[in-house]
Amino acid sequence: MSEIKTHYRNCNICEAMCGLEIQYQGEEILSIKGDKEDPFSKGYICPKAVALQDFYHDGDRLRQPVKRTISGWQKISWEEAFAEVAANLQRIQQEHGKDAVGVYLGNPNAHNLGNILFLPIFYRALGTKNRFSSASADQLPHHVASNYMFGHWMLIPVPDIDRTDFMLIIGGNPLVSNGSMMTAPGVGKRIKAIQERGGKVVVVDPRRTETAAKASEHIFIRPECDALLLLGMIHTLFQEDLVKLGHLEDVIDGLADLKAAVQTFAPEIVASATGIPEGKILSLTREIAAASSAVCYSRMGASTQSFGGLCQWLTNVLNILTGNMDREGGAMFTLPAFDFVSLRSRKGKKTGGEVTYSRVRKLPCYNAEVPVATLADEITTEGEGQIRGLVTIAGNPVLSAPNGTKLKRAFGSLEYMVSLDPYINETTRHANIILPPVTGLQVSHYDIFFHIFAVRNTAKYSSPLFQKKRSERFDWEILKSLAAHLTDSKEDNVTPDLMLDQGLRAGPYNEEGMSLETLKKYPHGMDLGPNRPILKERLQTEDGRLKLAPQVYQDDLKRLKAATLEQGAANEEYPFLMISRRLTRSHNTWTQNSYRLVKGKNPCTVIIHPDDAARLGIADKSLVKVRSVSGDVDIEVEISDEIMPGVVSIPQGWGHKKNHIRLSVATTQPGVSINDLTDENRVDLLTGNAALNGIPVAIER
Ligand SMILES: Nc1nc2c(c(=O)[nH]1)N[C@H]1C(S)=C(S)[C@@H](COP(=O)(O)OP(=O)(O)OC[C@H]3O[C@@H](n4cnc5c(=O)[nH]c(N)nc54)[C@H](O)[C@@H]3O)O[C@H]1N2
Ligand SMILES: Nc1nc2c(c(=O)[nH]1)N[C@H]1C(S)=C(S)[C@@H](COP(=O)(O)OP(=O)(O)OC[C@H]3O[C@@H](n4cnc5c(=O)[nH]c(N)nc54)[C@H](O)[C@@H]3O)O[C@H]1N2
Ligand code: SF4
Ligand SMILES: [Mo]
Repeated sequence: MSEIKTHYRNCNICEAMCGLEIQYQGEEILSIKGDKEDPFSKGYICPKAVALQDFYHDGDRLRQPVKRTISGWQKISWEEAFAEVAANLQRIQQEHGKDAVGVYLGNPNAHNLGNILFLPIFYRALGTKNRFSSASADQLPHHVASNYMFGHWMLIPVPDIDRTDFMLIIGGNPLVSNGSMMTAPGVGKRIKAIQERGGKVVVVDPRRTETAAKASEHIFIRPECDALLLLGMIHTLFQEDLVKLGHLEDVIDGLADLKAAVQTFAPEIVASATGIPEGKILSLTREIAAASSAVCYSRMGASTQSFGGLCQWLTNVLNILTGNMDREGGAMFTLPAFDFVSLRSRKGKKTGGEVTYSRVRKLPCYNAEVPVATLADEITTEGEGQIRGLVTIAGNPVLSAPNGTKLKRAFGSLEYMVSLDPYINETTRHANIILPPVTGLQVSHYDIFFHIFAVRNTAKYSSPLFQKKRSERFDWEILKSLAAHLTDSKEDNVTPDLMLDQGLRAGPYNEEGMSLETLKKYPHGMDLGPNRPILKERLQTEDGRLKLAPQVYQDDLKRLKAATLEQGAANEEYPFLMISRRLTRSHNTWTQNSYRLVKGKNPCTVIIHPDDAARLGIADKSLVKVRSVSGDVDIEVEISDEIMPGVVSIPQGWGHKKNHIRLSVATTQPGVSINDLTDENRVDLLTGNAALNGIPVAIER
């Protein structure tokens, strides 16, 4: 019998970076608990962390490449798989050009050290401009705002939740999501602490969420009207002479342009569209302006909507005009040990970069990526640059991207497809070959991205808990082998740990001796202190100034006005507006194969307001059909006044139907896919981000 040991590492499922204390014996996990000595998470974990062992032991998880044949999936060797994949991708690129092979990156890439560091090598080998990712169904508007205002897509302002006296949360539900673009493990306690020190937390959301229920105040807002609310507030700041720029005053450009741009959005004008009374908009603004410190934090609900670009710009503007940007208790910038911003410096380059437009729908492409909302079009529309071969890496767009049904058909029409993924699911089932990596407990880990979004500067390295077998591959090894096969070159000996070490040594804590070796001495993580005001040093705009009112945003106000203030008759065919929600015990589409997470009653329900249910004659727990322009689903009803009348809410990430997939636990609790209802034609035209919220739907008994 081997001895009982303890291993410390970070959970890499979501953005919270919780420290884990894992007791194990041989290959058996005895317990997974929160690491109380982790200086950042202090023992907090959510129920998903315990499921890490389920993914490790999961019998459905692939351990070896598989090839789709007429008689089913066949195991093949790594060498055969690499050779065959490379030959097919090369053939397509030789016949139809480099862009004929597309790539889709899913969310777990951002939680994977090896992928973050080795994807650029793979991309160089492939040389395609057809790059897609889940970012354009998520946080893209944050990056675009940072691009235009601060000069770098990764200079992301993070709410200083631990020191603020007033937090306004728009379209985020951190009590369930555990925070996003705001890494704050144990966020519930941090929110409670604001109230305990006499501060206030206000949530603006069409649903009285788990976070709203714990907040000081909840304000219902009609979906997709947040930009109007923010404009009304900014208008009030000017009108009542409440603007104070503080220490950033001498670097800010565009104040007069901004003032002129918001002129037509007085609270009395925007109130009825938002569903928030004029008086409430005025008092909320006055409260924020008067607070000793305050921060506005807008997330998913304010990003994945038709005006996500405007929302994230205006959120920054509100924080700047109230003197709360780059200030304690406001929105702050990290100084991460692996400093992505300096390593990918944009100093001296054109602010905002060069925007290109997609081939078929002419959607804007930021950060060298094409919006995922047009992935199906790029596959099915003939012509030069059409995608004929596809590589998906850690993503399941058939369930996660808008109009998954259309995407499923498009994938079925591809000449060749390969997926880097441990599972056969709705997306990877279309692949000719699946290359499965080891993941979770078997990888070394450092959160390059989430340390950037953290509410405090910390650094933590996790070594692998279980060694991988010789027959297994890391994601980065697969990427490297593919790159070598595609370019007929030899593989080097570079590893993620080596690159991490170089990055740490080149970073801002270099003089204090920061390196991988140093981090290894701190298995619970290193505390590097609270965020400090550093924006002036960090600005990466061409002229080193902060751009308050970039022209693209001013121009987009016309579209907002036309859609929200001058809109025509109500939509009679699809009278309800659908929004998404997240569940505590699932993460996007991929954690539902853990029995401990999905057992119990069906969580995939449509929430309807009691008045709407009564009008339609719908009973609680009955089955209804929800229909949109994209399709329909049959789903169980949950009647509750936590939702606004006229709005309905369905969880995202569900819909694991039995056909052709290998997720034996997930299929016992399938639910429906909300993205069979979302519409790929609804995008934020400014950023190209998918508008997953505010989808017009009909409800039928
Ligand atoms: N309607 C609606 N749609 C949404 C959302 C919404 O709120 N509403 N949310 C959006 C958001 S925020 C996001 S981020 C996207 C997510 O969209 P995706 O990223 O497309 O979906 P995931 O479920 O995260 O897909 C994860 C895939 O990666 C695999 N995987 C897990 N770990 C690893 C690993 O370490 N390596 C590899 N190679 N594969 C791995 C899993 O098996 C799974 O196939 O969905 C978006 N879609
Ligand atoms: N348990 C769990 N945690 C997760 C995930 C998960 O799937 N499960 N996914 C992770 C990922 S990939 C991400 S990106 C983050 C996202 O983290 P959050 O941004 O906190 O995302 P959600 O919980 O989806 O919260 C979005 C909120 O926006 C509201 N909303 C919808 N439309 C509108 C609107 O038009 N206006 C306003 N004001 N609100 C609106 C919804 O009701 C919902 O409460 O969560 C991460 N954490
Ligand atoms: S909150 Fe996120 S990081 Fe923390 S334990 Fe849960 S899934 Fe893991
Ligand atoms: Mo996300």
